[in-house]
Amino acid sequence: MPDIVSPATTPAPTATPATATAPDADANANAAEAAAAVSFPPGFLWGAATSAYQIEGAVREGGRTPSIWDTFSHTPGRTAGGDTGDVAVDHYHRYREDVALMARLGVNAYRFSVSWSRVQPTGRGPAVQVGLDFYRRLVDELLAAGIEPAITLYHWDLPQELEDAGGWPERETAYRFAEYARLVGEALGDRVQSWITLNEPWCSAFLGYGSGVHAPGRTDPVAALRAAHHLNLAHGLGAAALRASMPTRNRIAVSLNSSVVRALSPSPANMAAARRIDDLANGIFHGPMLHGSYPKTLLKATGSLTDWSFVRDGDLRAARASLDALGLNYYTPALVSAAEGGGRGHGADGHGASEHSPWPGADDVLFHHTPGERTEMGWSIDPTGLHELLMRYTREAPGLPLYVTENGAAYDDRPDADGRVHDPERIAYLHGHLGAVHRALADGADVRGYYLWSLMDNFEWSYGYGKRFGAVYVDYPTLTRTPKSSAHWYAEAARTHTIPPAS
Ligand code: IFM
Repeated sequence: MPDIVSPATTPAPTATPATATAPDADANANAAEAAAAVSFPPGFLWGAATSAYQIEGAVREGGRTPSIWDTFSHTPGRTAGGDTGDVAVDHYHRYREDVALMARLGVNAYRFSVSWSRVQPTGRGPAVQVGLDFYRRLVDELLAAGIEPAITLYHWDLPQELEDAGGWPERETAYRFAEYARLVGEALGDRVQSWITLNEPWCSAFLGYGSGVHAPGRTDPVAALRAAHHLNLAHGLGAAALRASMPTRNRIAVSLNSSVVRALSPSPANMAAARRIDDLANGIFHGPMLHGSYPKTLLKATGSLTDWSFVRDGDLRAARASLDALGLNYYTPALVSAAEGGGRGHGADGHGASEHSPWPGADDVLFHHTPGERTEMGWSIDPTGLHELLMRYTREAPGLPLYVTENGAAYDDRPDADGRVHDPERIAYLHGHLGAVHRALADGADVRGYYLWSLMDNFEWSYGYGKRFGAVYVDYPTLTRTPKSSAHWYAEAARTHTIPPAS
């Protein structure tokens, strides 16, 4: 075995025992109220986030070739209503309007992703300048509007040619990613200071190759574990390639959808179930990226599936690239228990239905909804989880600035008779979660910014256009953009550096 067997340096299970009661609504309200009384620090970023396939459209322009999401969404039965990103919200042609909208809303940071197959259509070889030019124009527009760009290099849209060659379960894909990172770094490193290698590698690995509800739709638990490792390697090699191609002042981060995993009760069986999910959700990425090792408990729990011999000497050293910041995406906590009698578990994971588990080696773990309100995705609303997450990484990655690189909620928004879109539920969600961020700041977390997911309604992956996460409403037939009341509320937060009242 190579250096994979170095003892895990991640702390003991973070699963919180016994939280089967609804999050304390009063505590959340009080925390948010207290937070409102105190300003966010100067320089705090009030951002919004999107990703390429979810908004750009123009999938056949400028030499772009299909990504795995083009193939997947065009495969019957894969997305709700057969929706695709072919047009999405046509941001490729409307980016000037979208930047102007952000400027009007007082958003001072924008996180977007680059479409790999737009800038390097086959996933190999030289960059296509037409593809890079789109992002150059977008960045110039943002900078002219005083909005700080943050680039995500990979938000799930692998060039199809690389999937045809084996995709993330193959080591070669990590080398391809490093080359792509260099190309984008060389092209945009002079004007973009904030860089994110991967978005939510858990989804790429476990929804893409485990449960198959995301592209490329494979359902092989070992492929999912291999993919996770190669994403770790890609992160490390990509970060090194960026460093070598850009000015040293630039910041490199990764965006993880680190889960807050809680056990239904403190029984040993439930705590062990929580430990296993914590390893598969968190340790599998932050182990290598922050500590240079996989948790021993993860290797043990997946030992009947694989001996992890795809990990080579030096991989974990490479994966532990020096990070300048850590991005955390948070929506909802996970509440788990062991299935009685070791029977088949999972469910309530909010990631779409599949008969295949996205949790290799944890088929006997049951997922539960936290009691209380839920968003249109069916995800429990619990801002205490965001506070918990920020404090966990304050302890685990001391000294590393934190950014909330995604947070938000889907609701069934509709315009009223006057064409206005009122979304008080989203305002309440943001109010609670910004309160949690503020509480974490007060407790010593070095949180530098918050990116609302999402700037505007868009293609929500296998849910198609049926789930609206935007602060800006998009009328899909006309593609007209209308800021919802939450966008105006968020603008007020950004303007005053406080948390305005929710109503
Ligand atoms: O829309 C997604 C985004 O692409 C990644 N994070 C979660 C969001 C909501 O599901």
